[in-house]
Amino acid sequence: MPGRRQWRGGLHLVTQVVDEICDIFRELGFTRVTGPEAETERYNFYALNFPKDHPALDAQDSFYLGGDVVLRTHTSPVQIHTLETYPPPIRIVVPGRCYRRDPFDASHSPVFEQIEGFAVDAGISFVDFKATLAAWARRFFSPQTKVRFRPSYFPFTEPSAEMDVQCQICGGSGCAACKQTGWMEILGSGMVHPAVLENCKVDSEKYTGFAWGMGPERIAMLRHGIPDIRLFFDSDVRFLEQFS
Ligand code: 2NL
Repeated sequence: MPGRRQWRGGLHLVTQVVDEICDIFRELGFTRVTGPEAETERYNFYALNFPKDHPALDAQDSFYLGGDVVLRTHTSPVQIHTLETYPPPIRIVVPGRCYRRDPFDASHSPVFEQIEGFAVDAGISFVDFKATLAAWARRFFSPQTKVRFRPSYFPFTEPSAEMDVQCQICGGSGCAACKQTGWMEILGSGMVHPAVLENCKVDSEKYTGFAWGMGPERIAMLRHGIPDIRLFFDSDVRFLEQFS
């Protein structure tokens, strides 16, 4: 039933949010998949159409374990493994831990959770993309929640878009939480770049798809008005107990 939340007590708030997001996508036909946290540059960057000189490859931005092995900076490598292993139709959601060399501050953590999702089949259009993500948002937030898409850029999608939802704190009238815009940015997304499909030997003339990435910590913070991401990692039971 939309708006009715299952009891998920006893788990860390971020785990509860990850499970809730994946459960909604399961109803929409997506299978939950996981994969390794250490990947080669090919799976983390090159298959995803990052240029060889992209700054994200720099040791300043990523954790290298030696040679071309890197702690994944997003869960996209799992989609690449899936594309190489299974023929379309593919519909998956991929939660998991990711690592970036960001300073630990109120809105960044070098260790964070991501959920990416991805659908590839013959005949998938921009309408499927917008309708799927809008249906998820109405299910996760509320049936009346409005969404909007703004143009953006990612190397692995074309065209690319950010999806905003109406501010969950003020309902859209404008407040400090949404910086008076009435909207909150929830995820980045787009149509899968044909080069990504070709890199996995999938015929980009026959198949199309859409993909997105979201940050469960950020979504939990927006929903509960939590001001600092570091609270999730402090293990202070006075904080954690409020959500169990
Ligand atoms: C963001 C943006 C995104 C994807 C992730 C993706 C993966 C494959 C192919 C194409 Cl294998 N796209 N993932 C696409 C668009 C955005 O994440 O802001 N994440 C927090």
